[in-house]
Amino acid sequence: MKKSTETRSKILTAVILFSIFFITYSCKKSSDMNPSPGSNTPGGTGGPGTSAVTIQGMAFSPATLTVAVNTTVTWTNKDAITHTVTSDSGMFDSGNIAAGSKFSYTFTTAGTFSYHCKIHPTMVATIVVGSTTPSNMPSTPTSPSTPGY
Ligand SMILES: [Cu+2]
Repeated sequence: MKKSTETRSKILTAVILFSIFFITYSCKKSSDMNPSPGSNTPGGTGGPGTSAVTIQGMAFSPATLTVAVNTTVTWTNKDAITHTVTSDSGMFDSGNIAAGSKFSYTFTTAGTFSYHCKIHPTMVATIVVGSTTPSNMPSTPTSPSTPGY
């Protein structure tokens, strides 16, 4: 008697497993047919108006970064220890950036801005912010990118 019960439950399990597999497979198939909205994810690196500094090995990299005015610079702490991004002139101060965390600051004025890490005074670097409009820009200041231009 015990054996037949076992066989029945085995068959039942097999049927359930097959149903789950079939449902999962058909769901997958139908979702594949839909145009996936996530396929156009922007790369995120080197976009206009943004720039990145990596904090790694107790140093800022690059040590000197040149950007245009209104560029947002993002520092990423890839070290296993806390660092800070602190302007020598007090213009900006990240506070503690924990390991793996980020800090962003937008430079709205041209100039040369030295900064350091409060915790490790040997860590120093510079952001050079250029003039607002590059010389090769057309005279129209704000032209939205026209499709097919
Ligand atoms: Cu540091």
